[in-house]
Amino acid sequence: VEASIPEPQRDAWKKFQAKPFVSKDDFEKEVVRHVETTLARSMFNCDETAAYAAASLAFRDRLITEWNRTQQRQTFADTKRVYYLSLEFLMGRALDNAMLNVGLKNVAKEGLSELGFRIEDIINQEHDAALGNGGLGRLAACFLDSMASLNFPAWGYGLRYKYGIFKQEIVDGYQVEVPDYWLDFNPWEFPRHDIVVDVQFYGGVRKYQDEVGKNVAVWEGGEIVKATAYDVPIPGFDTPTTNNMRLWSSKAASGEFDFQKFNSGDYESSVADQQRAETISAVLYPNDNLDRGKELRLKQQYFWVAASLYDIVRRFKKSKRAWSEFPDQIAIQLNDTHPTLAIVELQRILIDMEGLDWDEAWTIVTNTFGYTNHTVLPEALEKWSVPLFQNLLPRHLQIIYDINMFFLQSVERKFPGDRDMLARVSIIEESQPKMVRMAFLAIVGSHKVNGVAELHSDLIKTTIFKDFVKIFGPDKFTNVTNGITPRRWLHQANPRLSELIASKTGGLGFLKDLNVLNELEKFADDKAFKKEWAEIKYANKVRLAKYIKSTTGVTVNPAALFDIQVKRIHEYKRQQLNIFGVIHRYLTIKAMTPEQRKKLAPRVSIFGGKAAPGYWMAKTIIHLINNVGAVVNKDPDVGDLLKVIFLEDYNVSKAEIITPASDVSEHISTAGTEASGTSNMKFVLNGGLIIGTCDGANIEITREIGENNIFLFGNLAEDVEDLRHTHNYGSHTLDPDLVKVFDLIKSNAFGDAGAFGALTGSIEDHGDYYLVSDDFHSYIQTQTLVDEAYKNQEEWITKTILSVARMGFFSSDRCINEYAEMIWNVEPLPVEKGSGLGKEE
Ligand code: GL2
Repeated sequence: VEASIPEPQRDAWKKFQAKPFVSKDDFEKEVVRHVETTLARSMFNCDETAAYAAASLAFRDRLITEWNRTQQRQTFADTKRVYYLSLEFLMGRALDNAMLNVGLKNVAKEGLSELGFRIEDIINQEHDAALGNGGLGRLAACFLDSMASLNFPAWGYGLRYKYGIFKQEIVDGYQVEVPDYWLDFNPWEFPRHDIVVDVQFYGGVRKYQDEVGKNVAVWEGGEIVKATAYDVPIPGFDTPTTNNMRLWSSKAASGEFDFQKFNSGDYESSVADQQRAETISAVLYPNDNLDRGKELRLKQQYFWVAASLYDIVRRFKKSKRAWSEFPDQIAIQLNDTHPTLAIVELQRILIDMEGLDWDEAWTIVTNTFGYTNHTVLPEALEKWSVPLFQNLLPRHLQIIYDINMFFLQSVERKFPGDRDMLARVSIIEESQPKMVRMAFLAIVGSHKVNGVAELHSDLIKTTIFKDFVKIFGPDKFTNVTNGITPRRWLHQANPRLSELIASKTGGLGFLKDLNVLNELEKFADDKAFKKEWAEIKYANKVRLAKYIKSTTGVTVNPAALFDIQVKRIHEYKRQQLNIFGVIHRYLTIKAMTPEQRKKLAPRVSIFGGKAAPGYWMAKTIIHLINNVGAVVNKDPDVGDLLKVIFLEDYNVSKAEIITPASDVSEHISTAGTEASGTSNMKFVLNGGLIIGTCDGANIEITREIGENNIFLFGNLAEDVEDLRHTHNYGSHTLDPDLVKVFDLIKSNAFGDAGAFGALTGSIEDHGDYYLVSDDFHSYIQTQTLVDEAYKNQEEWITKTILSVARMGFFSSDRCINEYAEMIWNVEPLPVEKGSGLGKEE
């Protein structure tokens, strides 16, 4: 439908176009207007929740104005766009970020203060948008920030889960999950009730030859679910560019409910249909690095992919270009294998709906997609059972079989007679039942495959995807080391540090080119600078200590060494190594004379992170940490020398308080298991040091900041396999210090030892797959080095300054530029500052 306003009337539109506020007075006017009209309240009835709502709506209005202009500009320019498909976007809070990115936080602060509110209290009203599990989802959020800040025409596509990652409560030392219903009031989304896509499931395929003898496949029957678009504006930093994140929400096709069933008296089942459709986008699967193969998850994936591709193809068709130009106009990045069905769906659209032949379509498809792998853990690699696929997506399964047939034929031509190779690389695993290997499908259907840190990208080429390197050649595989946005993770989380850096480097330019941080090297020995630097760290620790007091009741000394491990709880991330180390420290303190105790640096061991609800071992680790804390924290022999804290419900907004407060953070995964890690980058950028293994991005962090500025320990990735082999087939004697730790646990010192039997048993009796015992000695020794190093504060501070100065590489802006150049082949669309603010284009 033609919906644009005719030429003669456009002047009136232009005259009355919305003008985003820039002054304090205009901001206040907007807040008051929203309180009094949108919220129907008044100055006699305006609490912090209402003030938050009104301030957010004022900023939302502003963002959507820029959003509209950005979309127009990008449409007119008609250049290539990026679509980032991710099942997870772990955005955290939006208000603070929006205020900082548009450069109006001070305006808002003063405005709110004049209206009777403290900006911090208002910011704290916001519920995190927690549509992700951990690093993978947060990476997608950092990428959106960078793509907008660098002016790339780019959209994110995801699902609008009604429930994000669960809220974690700790009850009697155990994790309890509480649903995260976050949509009660969400001012940051725009429902697009006019953008609705029908998505088909189930049914069957009818094949026939048409008049000219062409094979035709028709997917018919089954059921239809409606996808409604919800748009979330993504403001770039210091640029008018405001990109879009489009999230899909599911609804039954029959509207409210099925009236026929209703009228025939079957009210309950008509509502049930509605409910079933809504279930698709109801809840985020809470597993990190684990695939469980549930049908509803496959439904989520297809629902999201089908709606997104329909939208992308519709937009392309408006341009009236030839199909062959599709990859010149569109790059689609697959964030892990979750959206791999997009490859099949685009092939289906092109051959079944648009009538292209297979080869022509397949060339378009493979030139369009790029695939990012985020893990080598076997339990995380997605596989779908063929019978399940057959039932839910019969036409897609046929296309997958055809993709596989053509692929295997090409392999056969290249490696004649190598049947083992064919079996190894087949997209269909010949198991019982047969399984579709999604990573293989993603590789075959993309033109580039990347890992997320150098070690990881090497590992995928030499292990899980080795055969594909032989088949496609090494150039198809590349590395883009992860990064983080310095806007949220420095400027927003650590405003004082950001301000200090700005004062020494000539303003906020470092937030756009993080390599500017290099200029800090010259202050590494500057007395006055170091003093300020240390004061900021101390203030951030005081802030965290207050938070710890208010949430756990435990008093911690901000002068103690803060040792932090916050991330999803997982055996491969080895929180168990950390807590066993804490118990070892406890034993050591207990055995010390008062004189010896005086020489020890006091330490606060801080843990945080969620366990997947079905991951028993991870929950056991949480239980142990809490029980150790309960004993240690009240032991008078120990006092301030050791405190053990478990912070409940770790999430993005809490990370913003926790990250700036570390002296040391722990990134201690078994070598070769953590693809990259990104919180390691955040901690160093905030002036903390790392104790870590030679894994993921730790290795590149070491290369950048220098090995004197990081505490590395443990076995190397190349030795892990041999060690596991010896555990299982050779002799496996545990580290003697670890045995003492286990003995203490077994003496019921931390409650009934039976509760921890599986955890100690996995190491003693079941092969110690994650090498806890092998790395224990090295870990303890390195922690002692940390103690020693911390005593020399002058040197310590210098190390942290040099580290920050050398972190420029880890900006997500650098990553996005690498993706743009190596994978997407897209250019930014530059925009003059201020050009979007009510001026003509
Ligand atoms: C992860 C990796 O485990 C993590 O090391 C990496 O930093 C992120 C982002 O690339 O991806 N892979 C994965 O499945 N999850 C991750 O966090 N959930």
